[in-house]
Amino acid sequence: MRVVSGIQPSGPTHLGNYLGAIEQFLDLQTAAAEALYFIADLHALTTVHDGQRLHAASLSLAADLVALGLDPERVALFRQSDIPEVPALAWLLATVTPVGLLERGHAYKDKLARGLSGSAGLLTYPVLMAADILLYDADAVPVGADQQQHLEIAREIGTKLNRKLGALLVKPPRALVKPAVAIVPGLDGTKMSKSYGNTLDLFADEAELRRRIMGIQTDSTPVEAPKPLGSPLLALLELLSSPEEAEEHRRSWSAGGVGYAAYKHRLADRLVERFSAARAQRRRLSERPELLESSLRRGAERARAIAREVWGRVSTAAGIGSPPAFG
Ligand code: AQP
Repeated sequence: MRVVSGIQPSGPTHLGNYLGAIEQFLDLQTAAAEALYFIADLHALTTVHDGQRLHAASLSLAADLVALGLDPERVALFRQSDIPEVPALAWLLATVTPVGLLERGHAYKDKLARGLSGSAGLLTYPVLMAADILLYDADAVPVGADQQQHLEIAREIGTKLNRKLGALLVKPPRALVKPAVAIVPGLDGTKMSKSYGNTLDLFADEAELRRRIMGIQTDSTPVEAPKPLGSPLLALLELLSSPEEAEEHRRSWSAGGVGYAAYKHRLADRLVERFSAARAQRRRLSERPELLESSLRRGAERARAIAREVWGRVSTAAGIGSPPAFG
């Protein structure tokens, strides 16, 4: 089985990225899948317009992934922008994509509703994503539940291309989503997302993490009373607990007797404990950027070998580029 997925270097790596996507990357690494993971810097261009910052963020995300356990010897870890076939395929896919399909995208509509500027790049994000995943003949794409609709759109675009050109040129892969995780809520209860300012960043300073958790908004329910359901505090605590502990948190939440501050301390402790080894490794890696750069270059070479083959097949069928040599 071949899998492909990406993460945007548009801000610090957060708990939603980890539980929705990265944890699956780590599971698949031990499951003998051939895996390609890219730093989605072309996607990040929809929100970051500062070259130095984006370059540093890409390297920082690579360090985060390796510190969390991704092994660049076993998987191809690379920058999306190192594969020129990606934007080429995206353009071809854009020519078969109805605008209405993109306008129905939840992520696009949510971002407009939150006042983000509606650039053509933001609207056509799923087309670029379709190129990212169709270019490698992948079987599956490990993603968080928030990306399921984009993946359906990508599959639909791939099917349209095959139909237009009359051949099975690209292979629409399926989504791999962890049902138990669903969409990880942010501190305000909406989806945890880099652009919403509601994240728990895995490599943030410990004092800052604790401060953010203590700042989660709660109501005035007294310590001894049952707490109302639907709080991101309980949801986050459950996600970081074993099934038995989660059951106990749910029980005490509904029974009363534990105050919000105690739950907040537990959440902060779980988070710090869970990622303490990765945080130490991350500090070591930040002193060796040249190692990360060379891993990214090697990853790009591996990914590009597949991308060239798929793009060769697709571009020939589309009638663009110099044809393969005669005879
Ligand atoms: N809250 C989440 N719950 C579950 N999975 C999530 N993922 C992201 N947020 C959650 C998964 O992480 C992978 C990489 O996501 P991304 O870099 O595209 O997403 P992001 O960090 O949340 O960024 P946004 O909000 O989508 O975009 P920007 O940067 O514009 O804020 C994906 O597999 C995603 O499902």
